[in-house]
Amino acid sequence: MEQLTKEQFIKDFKAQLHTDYLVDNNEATAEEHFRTLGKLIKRYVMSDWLRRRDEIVKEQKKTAYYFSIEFLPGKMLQTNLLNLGIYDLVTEALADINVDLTVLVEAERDMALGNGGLGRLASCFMDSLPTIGAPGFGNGIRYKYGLFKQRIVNGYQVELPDAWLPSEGSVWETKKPHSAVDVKIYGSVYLAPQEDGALKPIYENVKTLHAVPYDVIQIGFNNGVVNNLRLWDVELPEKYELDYQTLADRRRVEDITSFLYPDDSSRDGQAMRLIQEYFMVSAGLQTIVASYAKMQLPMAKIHEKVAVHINDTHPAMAVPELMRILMDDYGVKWDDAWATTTQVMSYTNHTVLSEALEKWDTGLFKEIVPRIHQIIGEIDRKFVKEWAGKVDTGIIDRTRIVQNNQIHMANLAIIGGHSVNGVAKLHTELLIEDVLKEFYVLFPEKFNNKTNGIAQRRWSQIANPGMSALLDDLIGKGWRSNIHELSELEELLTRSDVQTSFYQVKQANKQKLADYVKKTLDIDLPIDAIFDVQVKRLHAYKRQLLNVMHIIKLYQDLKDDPGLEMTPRVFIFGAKAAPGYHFAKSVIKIINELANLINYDTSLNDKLKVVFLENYNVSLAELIVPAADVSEQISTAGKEASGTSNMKFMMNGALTLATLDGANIEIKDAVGEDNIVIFGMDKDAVYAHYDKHDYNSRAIYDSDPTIKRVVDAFIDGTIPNTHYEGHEIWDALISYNDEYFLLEDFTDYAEKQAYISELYQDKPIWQAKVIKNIANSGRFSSDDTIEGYAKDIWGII
Ligand code: CR1
Repeated sequence: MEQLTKEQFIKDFKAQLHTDYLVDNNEATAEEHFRTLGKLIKRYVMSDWLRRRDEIVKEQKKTAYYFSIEFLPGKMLQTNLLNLGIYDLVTEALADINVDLTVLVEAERDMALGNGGLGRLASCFMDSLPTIGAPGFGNGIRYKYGLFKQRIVNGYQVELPDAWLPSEGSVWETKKPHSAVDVKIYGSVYLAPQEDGALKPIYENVKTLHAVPYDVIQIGFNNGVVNNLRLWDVELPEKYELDYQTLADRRRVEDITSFLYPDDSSRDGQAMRLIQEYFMVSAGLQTIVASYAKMQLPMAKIHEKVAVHINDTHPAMAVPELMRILMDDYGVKWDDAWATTTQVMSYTNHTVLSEALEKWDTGLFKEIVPRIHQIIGEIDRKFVKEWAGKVDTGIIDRTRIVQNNQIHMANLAIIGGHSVNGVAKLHTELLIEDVLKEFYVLFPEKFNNKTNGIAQRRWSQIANPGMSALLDDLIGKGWRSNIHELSELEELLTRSDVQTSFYQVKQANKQKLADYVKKTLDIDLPIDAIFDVQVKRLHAYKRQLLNVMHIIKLYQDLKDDPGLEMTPRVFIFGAKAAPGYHFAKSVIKIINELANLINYDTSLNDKLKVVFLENYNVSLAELIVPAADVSEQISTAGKEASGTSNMKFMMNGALTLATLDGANIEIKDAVGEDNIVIFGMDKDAVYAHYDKHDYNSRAIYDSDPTIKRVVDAFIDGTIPNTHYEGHEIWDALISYNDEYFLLEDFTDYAEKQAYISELYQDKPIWQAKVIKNIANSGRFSSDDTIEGYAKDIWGII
């Protein structure tokens, strides 16, 4: 953008307010101020945005498209101001006219088009791609309702729709009706032989959806690059309106882009999800191929200009859909189409949990996407033929796409692409050795690792201005554009004035969080206590319950001996449970009731507090992460693919209490064993139990009185109002043999927690470790991660 002055900005701001709302600055609401500023930002970047679009076509730049069913950007105002380089100027200019930027920040709604780590990673990548100057665009769905809004009522999670999208649309998007495309679903298709011997698909009784793109600006950091996140919305095509005569028909179409992950327990719900996936994939690919066609290069070489990334399995239909477009719309022959498709496509796996490896009933495919069903059948047939006789038939049976009338989406993504990556070293190893080992036999060259990263600007400069200012003082401002300069802190670890400054920043951040807790929950948090935080989706493998068991132990210890010397602790949780996930919801109830029990027990003398913050989302994370002293990363080893909050906490000076899982291992390698607290079984120990079937939680329970007492607290009335949930949990731990090995890891966990309490008392040692963590956090920048993708996988830089 052009050089901006304060005066010019104020003039623009006032004029925009007049144009859009017919109000003067002093009359406008926070919402109007926010939207006005958003519009101005968009106006300021418009020339960069257009230039980007044009140069890609003119210079025929190879471009990557990141297909993802989830994007979780949170709020964009501060990021956009920061990346544009006008954060300070705008803050001051607004202050001059009595407008407080923080109030505008509050007025923006979180854009929560995702569940958790996977969607947030996609958004960190959207920030990093323009920042490293790479032509990489997002492709997803413009849901009207994002992830549900969580309220806690009587300790239970209640899910409310999150209508994040204002009726005027998001201020960051631009609707582009002229780029709309039609997507066909349902009906039937047969192949009619043509004179030249080719087969032409003839469709009958199809339903046509009108896909309209909304382009959301993605601004690079201080470099004039603006990329695009394209979100698709559905509209009823006027031309085909006779297909949708009743209101119910119309609603059903509108629903396609209404919700993120519609409930798929019914066949109808499954159909809706499948349509969503196809809708986004088809609309995205049709436009991508059309813009490639404008370059007038051979269709069979599209991989030289286009890379498509399949983020988790949801967009895996990109493989057959690109085949369809190339063959049916552009007349490319199968072999050529296949050769180029496999070079266009690449896939990231985000979890070893088998429930997340999507499988679809072939009947549903046949009904909803009949042509795709045909093409998948053919890909599968050719795959089997190609490998027959070369490898064991068992391997073919287990790696083929269609098995027992089910379509295996991960298999489709792996077979149909040239790259498969995991998201942390251990995770990639597990894919190779275990989860996808038979694919590794077939395609060893496809496998690679790309450890996750975070958009450090949001998680330091925006979320933690106090720490950022301190860093500026200590090592200069260079770290703001080159995060690796944080390593200069290594020289300062033991300087007591530096330690004190970091401590003061942390205490101020803790106070800010404490104020929020006071306001929302009316609980007083002592900020001299250790703030011990576990925020992430609620899942059995993430073991929030292990954390709960430890809190119960501390509670019991304090009840036994109220005079017990103990470093005060505040345990903070934030977690949403999937609406249908019963066990996870029971854990939420337990945490809330335990919190009630503890927080109002005056005999504990404020040594223990427990807080469950409702509706954990990106914005709340920005408040919580900078206030943490301890970061809980305690999943069963081998289960957490990477984790990314672990990186955010580390960057903000929390010490990690962790199992050797996911990226925790790489954090340990970065800071050294002395600067992280590791406990519990490693992946080999976990796998040894799987192999030998020798885990016996009841034996541990019977032989360890401390554990027995903690576990019994779930059913002996210790925690009020949890009769039902307590029994469910007790059963999971004892009757069902504790699937995630909480009991085996408990003792070590509790010991390491006690060690942390002791350590915290020694401020110089604690602070040195804190600074060591910040100093080494630069390697977890998503700028570096995305550079790996851009170079090794997509070949776009
Ligand atoms: C993993 O559980 C990882 C993110 C991003 C999640 C988490 O460990 O950090 O992906 N996986 O890679 C997921 O959401 C559906 O799978």
